[in-house]
Amino acid sequence: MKFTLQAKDKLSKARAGVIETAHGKIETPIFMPVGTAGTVKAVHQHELVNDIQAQIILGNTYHLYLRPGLEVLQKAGGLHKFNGWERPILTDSGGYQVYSLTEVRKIKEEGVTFRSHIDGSKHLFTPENVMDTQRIIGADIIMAFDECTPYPCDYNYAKRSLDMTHRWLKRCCDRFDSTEPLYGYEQTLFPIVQGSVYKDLRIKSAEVIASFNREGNAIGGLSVGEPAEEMYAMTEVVNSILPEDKPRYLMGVGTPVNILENIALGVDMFDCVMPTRNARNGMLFTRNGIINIKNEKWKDDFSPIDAESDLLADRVYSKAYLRHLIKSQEILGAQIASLHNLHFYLWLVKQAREKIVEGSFYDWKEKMVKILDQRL
Ligand code: PRF
Repeated sequence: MKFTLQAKDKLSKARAGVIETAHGKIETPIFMPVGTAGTVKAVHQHELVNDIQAQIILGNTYHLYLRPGLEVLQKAGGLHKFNGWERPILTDSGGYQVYSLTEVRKIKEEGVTFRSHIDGSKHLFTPENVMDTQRIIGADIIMAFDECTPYPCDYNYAKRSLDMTHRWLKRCCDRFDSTEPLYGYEQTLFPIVQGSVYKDLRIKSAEVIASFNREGNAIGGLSVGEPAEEMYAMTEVVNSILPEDKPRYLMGVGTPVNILENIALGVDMFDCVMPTRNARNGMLFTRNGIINIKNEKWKDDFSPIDAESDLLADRVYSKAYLRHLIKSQEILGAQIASLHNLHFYLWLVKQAREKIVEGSFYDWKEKMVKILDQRL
């Protein structure tokens, strides 16, 4: 993997760059649509490629390991071959899903035992077997196995957890560095900064993570319920320590405003289920603010979802029709709304990139954050 910085904003820490992977280039800042089970829910790959120019998608080790399972994935020749996506993929390690999706779990030095949310069967994730699993899935960028602390989290728990996450990172690196990619495409491992909302822990974690000297770094444990100002404060201290010449990935963030504010703090990569999950419930993100399409006021609004959009679906379907589809739980409603929201998120980061390159990012960002949270 190679990262090249192309432009830096003068009034903020925002940057524009390019990541080169074995499956192609990613222009940053970037948003990565979430494809948990090897599919971006309700969106075809030709739509991801042709309609919204998605450059990289995310998959989840936890879900793919449980279903279809490693045997099928290995037989297929990895996730790229299995789902036909030819561009870059990043997989999360399960170091978040085991905490958010499973009820009975035990966290020990060795790893985490948990019960499958699908059939209740018992499993153990360790730093080593999570590396092996991500070799089998074959994503271009794979993530270290970490513990994402909840919010709120008391200081002593956060500190102990952090030390374990750092010991797990050493084990992840040792395993990753002593194994080879299975399908001939180079992979890279990103470590994850933790430390809850404690500045001293975040500083320590960022220093430890930077000392591993990997090709990119991630920030975890944020957007778990803390106020946005606390999230920004943590990103800011962490980014002052993480090396400038490597991509920074803020995991699971966030709203359009969160994304712009964190780009301003020097983050390059984002992922979040929000555009697709909220789409299925009728929440549409637009350049003018947020629409709840289920609202009565759209009942007989036959104007296009967005007449000026370059997305065909935004121009051909009306608000009233999309409202009807979502309210009727029609599959097409989820498809149109998901495509719309992902198109908007990718438009937003592309705009941010252009503004950084042009030198007008800061004023544009200040203007946009005032608009994007408004309810229409
Ligand atoms: N760790 C991992 N994945 C994540 C997170 C984390 O802390 C988050 C936190 N927002 C989202 N996804 N491994």
